Amino acid sequence: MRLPKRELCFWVFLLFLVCSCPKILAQDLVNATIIVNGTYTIAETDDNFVCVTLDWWPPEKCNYYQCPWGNSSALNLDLHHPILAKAIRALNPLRIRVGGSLQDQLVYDVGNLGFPCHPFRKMKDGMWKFSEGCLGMDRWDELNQLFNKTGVIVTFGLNALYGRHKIGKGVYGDVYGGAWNSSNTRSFINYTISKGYRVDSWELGNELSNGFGASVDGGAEQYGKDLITLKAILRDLYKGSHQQPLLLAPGGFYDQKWYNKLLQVSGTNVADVLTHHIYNLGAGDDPHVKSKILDPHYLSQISEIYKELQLTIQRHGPWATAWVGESGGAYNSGGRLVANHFVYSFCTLLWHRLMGKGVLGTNFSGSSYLRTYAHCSKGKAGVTLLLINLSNTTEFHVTIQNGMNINLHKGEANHREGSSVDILKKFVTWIGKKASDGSVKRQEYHLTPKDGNLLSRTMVLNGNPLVLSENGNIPALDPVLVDAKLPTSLAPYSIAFVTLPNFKAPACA
Ligand SMILES: *[C@@H]1O[C@H](CO)[C@@H](O)[C@H](O)[C@H]1NC(C)=O
Ligand SMILES: *[C@@H]1O[C@H](CO)[C@@H](O)[C@H](O)[C@H]1NC(C)=O
Ligand SMILES: *[C@@H]1O[C@H](CO)[C@@H](O)[C@H](O)[C@H]1NC(C)=O
Ligand SMILES: *[C@@H]1O[C@H](CO)[C@@H](O)[C@H](O)[C@H]1NC(C)=O
Ligand SMILES: *[C@@H]1O[C@H](CO)[C@@H](O)[C@H](O)[C@H]1NC(C)=O
Ligand SMILES: *[C@@H]1O[C@H](CO)[C@@H](O)[C@H](O)[C@H]1NC(C)=O
Ligand SMILES: *[C@@H]1O[C@H](CO)[C@@H](O)[C@H](O)[C@H]1NC(C)=O
Ligand SMILES: *[C@@H]1O[C@H](CO)[C@@H](O)[C@H](O)[C@H]1NC(C)=O
Ligand SMILES: CC(=O)N[C@H]1CO[C@H](CO)[C@@H](O)[C@@H]1O
Repeated sequence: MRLPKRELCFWVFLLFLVCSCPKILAQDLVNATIIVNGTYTIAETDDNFVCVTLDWWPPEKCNYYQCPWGNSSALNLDLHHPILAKAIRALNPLRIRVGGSLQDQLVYDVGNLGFPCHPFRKMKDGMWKFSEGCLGMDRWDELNQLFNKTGVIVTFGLNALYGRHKIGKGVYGDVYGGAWNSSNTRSFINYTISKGYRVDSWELGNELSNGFGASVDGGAEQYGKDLITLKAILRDLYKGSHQQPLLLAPGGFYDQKWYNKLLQVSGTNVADVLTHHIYNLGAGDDPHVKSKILDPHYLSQISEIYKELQLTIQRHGPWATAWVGESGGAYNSGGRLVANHFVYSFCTLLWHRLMGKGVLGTNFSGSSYLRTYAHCSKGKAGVTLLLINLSNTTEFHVTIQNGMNINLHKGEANHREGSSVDILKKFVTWIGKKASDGSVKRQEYHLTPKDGNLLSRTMVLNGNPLVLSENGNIPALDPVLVDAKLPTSLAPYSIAFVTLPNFKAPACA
């Protein structure tokens, strides 16, 4: 966008004003000590924690007078676009979940479908304002060629409304009654197996637990029975195969009663994974989306859901694991003015490269505006921290301490000498001290928005704007090396990954 000359002069003038009054820019400087506990992992993420949903929305899908989807759906995406394969490979192994709101209106053109295969059309009284759509097996073949070529781990969301019919209205959407007809799903999975396509996991239905688009008459009870049916189909069709797919359910918003019931009804070892969706920023047209992202108290609220889901699994389905099956920040096609901008991001690619599976506890109570996450480093020794500074005024000087070393000094007097734990602790502390004698460097990746504008669409890494090359290649993501004795300087409104190769964490060994 070109600015008219007069406006440009205005900006130059403003800039001059700001520069001549340095006090306006003065920042607070706060020393912060973060303690990382490397004794035990407090959680473990999946190998392929970063994942992507490939949705079914046609270009005609609009929200708030905008139609942002274009040709990005599983039915119309340009599968030969060179940037697509490069992006998928950069995140290898990338899990792609093929699914979304329209999956419960999608039929598969295989077996005895009995009617022609048509794409989704706009339809006033259709669910989500669209008609039923259809996936041709030629398109499914093409998708699988891409998945196979790029090493994608595939999760597929199945139509859980097939064979049911509208019987009334719920609070938000239509209620569907009758039994699930699994015949189309069965034919589709059978086709998939016969072609040798590897699907890692099958999921039944999308957001039926809350009924935003639709719900099933009989609720969790009926859904739990359908899940048993699907499990039996999978066991039958994959009989003798060395690759047993996982069964995911219910891919909705967490509701304690509904999720508990689903596990009770479906029973042991039916649902392998309990999936739930997160849109904690609210509606995409909310003018406060940006300020919600910058408000640590608002952001932390979502942790309550994780705690409750964990309890549900402990009490009713200890065989299952928890996944976030879909999340997009703000619902209805994203935050209109903030999605795709710096403020909405944290650099998934660096996360993928640096953060390992083991999650470590961190302890920092200085300011809620400094958010800290520690993981075992990926594929190498030591730990990596993700630090997010949500403050617009404070620069943090961060010192990272090994909790084990502190424990030793405090606990030495009360511990029985000679226990194997004590010996281990002393040994490890000794290495830790040696490692911080000054010769050691730490790797830091500082991310800021271009020109300091949180709504910039260009991310800057250690001062260099990150842009694709002419051929669509991803630029190098190089760290700066910093003397391990010095604290990490974290600028206001910035994000940093900090890799400490010599941090001794037994939990990561
Ligand atoms: C922060 O730490 C440095 C070095 O340890 C010290 O010189 C400085 O006074 C501290 N600043 C504040 C505000 O505590
Ligand atoms: C989507 O693809 C179709 C068919 O290739 C093309 O006609 C249309 O212009 C594309 N739409 C967008 C928004 O790119
Ligand atoms: C791709 O297909 C080939 C041949 O069927 C198979 O051997 C290979 O394991 C597949 N790769 C992936 C990532 O699915
Ligand atoms: C289920 O759907 C198939 C078509 O996919 C149809 O042939 C069959 O009759 C249906 N079964 C029932 C019980 O309605
Ligand atoms: C499953 O696929 C095989 C071909 O591999 C076909 O012969 C069979 O009829 C299919 N069964 C069903 C139930 O679709
Ligand atoms: C964090 O530090 C506080 C205060 O020092 C302490 O009470 C708490 O137990 C620590 N938590 C962890 C997880 O280390
Ligand atoms: C920092 O943020 C606060 C709260 O959002 C705002 O009131 C203040 O004006 C901002 N200060 C600067 C220097 O941007
Ligand atoms: C580290 O975590 C373990 C297990 O949660 C705990 O027993 C220990 O006290 C923690 N150490 C510190 C220094 O917080
Ligand atoms: C302690 C601290 O840094 N406080 C500031 C954090 O950032 C918010 C908003 O950017 C300010 O309002 C606080 O003063």
